[in-house]
Amino acid sequence: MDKKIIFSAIQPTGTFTLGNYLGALQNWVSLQDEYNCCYSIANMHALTVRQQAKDLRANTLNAYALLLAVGVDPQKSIAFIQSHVKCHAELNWVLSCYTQFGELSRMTQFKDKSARHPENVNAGLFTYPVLMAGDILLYQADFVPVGIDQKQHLELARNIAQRFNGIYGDVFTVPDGYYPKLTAKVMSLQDPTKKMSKSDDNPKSYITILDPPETIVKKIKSAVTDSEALVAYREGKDGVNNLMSIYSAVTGRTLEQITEEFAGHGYGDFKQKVGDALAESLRPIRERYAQLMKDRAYLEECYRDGARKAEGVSQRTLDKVYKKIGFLAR
Ligand code: ATP
Ligand code: LTN
Repeated sequence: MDKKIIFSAIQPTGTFTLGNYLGALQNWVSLQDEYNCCYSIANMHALTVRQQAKDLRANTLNAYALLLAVGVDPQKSIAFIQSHVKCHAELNWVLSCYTQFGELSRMTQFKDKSARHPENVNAGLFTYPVLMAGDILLYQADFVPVGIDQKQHLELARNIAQRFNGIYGDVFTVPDGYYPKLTAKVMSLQDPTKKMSKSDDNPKSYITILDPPETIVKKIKSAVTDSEALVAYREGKDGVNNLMSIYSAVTGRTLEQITEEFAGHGYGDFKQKVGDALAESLRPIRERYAQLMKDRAYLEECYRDGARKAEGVSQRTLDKVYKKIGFLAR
């Protein structure tokens, strides 16, 4: 039987955080054997927030190297840069004519980001979810591994696909989200009611996957918890719940085992263990990233090859779409 298809992407807006890793990237890696996977660096999406050209260029290459460093294998999966494959821009236009203004106005990420950047509420920020729907639908993806913050965008992609299929027949596979159980939303270390985000102004609120061990331990130690001094996963203990989820994700221990492990211990001890375990689990990524960044020729070869493969798959879908909607063939 043919393997099912996975598609996902991440924006090159800075070094990936622990939230990106536990919410998305870790699944990307583990799904590679069982599925045909396509992973993209969404540099076109990144343009919705003002970027310095030289930073975007550097961040895109760094993000691509990070993708391989976390364990995406360019031999097994298609790993490419979004702007290298023109079908993304082309399908975006078509799908934007099948998406309603009202639907896009309801997207919470648009509301948040336009509130955070009132000086640059551009049309791309508004139509961002259409570009994302096109990314997914071009590859006929069955599953999309992302964090829970992307759920609303994914629902929209499903609606667009169903609407289009309703008019033209079965053109697109209708995709499903694929979320981790415990870490679909890693919370900010400084305000555990907010998601951890790489664009947060306070660097103490997030851990990047390249932070050195001392920094990781320091940031975990200064994480906001509560005054109860009890390691237990419960409502109202957002800070502790967050650290327990992180610890569970990196050690494979269950919440019950963790509660037992720290029975009678204070938060100091707990945080030290979480920090140490986390720093150790990210070590191979740091080392591999350093290696990859020394070999630019290899990275270039990988992303060119990825673009060629991605183009092959996505062009087939785009051709089908153009035919269905009535664009005269050249
Ligand atoms: P930005 O802060 O620039 O908006 P981001 O950190 O939210 O970026 P994205 O590139 O938008 O990162 O997201 C990449 C992937 O990481 C998505 O699948 C998203 O759902 C996931 N993700 C982002 N933040 C978290 C988080 N705190 N917890 C779990 N998953 C997350
Ligand atoms: N909007 C996504 C990044 C993204 C994406 C995609 C994720 C762009 N295109 C397609 C899944 C599928 C985000 O994570 N912020």
